[in-house]
Amino acid sequence: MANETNTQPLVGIIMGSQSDMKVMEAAAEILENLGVPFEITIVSAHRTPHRMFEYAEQARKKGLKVIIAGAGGAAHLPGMVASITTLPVIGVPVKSSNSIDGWDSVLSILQMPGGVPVATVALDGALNAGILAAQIIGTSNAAVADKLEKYKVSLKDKVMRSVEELRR
Ligand code: RP5
Repeated sequence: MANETNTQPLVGIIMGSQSDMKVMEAAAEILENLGVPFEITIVSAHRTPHRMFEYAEQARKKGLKVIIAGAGGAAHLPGMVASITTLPVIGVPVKSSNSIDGWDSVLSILQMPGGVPVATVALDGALNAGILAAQIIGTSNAAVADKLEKYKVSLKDKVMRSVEELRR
């Protein structure tokens, strides 16, 4: 999936492996719906450490405002990127194997040391990562904030439709 707009990407979506894409595409989809320009690529903390360092070091210089980083297993990507950049990093634990139900991914991303925060969403929670990134962008971008308002109304409408259906 590519960024469909020609404008400067504001959010960088990265993930440790192509196999994470099935989860991470939810972040790309919601950013597209909310009108937030993004870029998306694979960066592995363990298999391409130099690429990870360069990506994190260049991110702010090239105009990104937020990074969403997804990884599974020994999921060091979000934390390592957060250790290099001053941009906010949103971590998405990906359930990449069934062996320990994704706890490996969750704890690897969640348990950061003091001074190096990663905003960790739920296991496979790429949708919320995308929304959170848009909310950060929306603090200084009225068009994105307006779309977020409409999104919230759509959430409420969906619940109210179910309430109506149950009444019938
Ligand atoms: C992690 O290992 C990736 O983020 C992925 O979730 C997991 C498995 O990667 P593959 O072996 O499928 O490439 O680094």
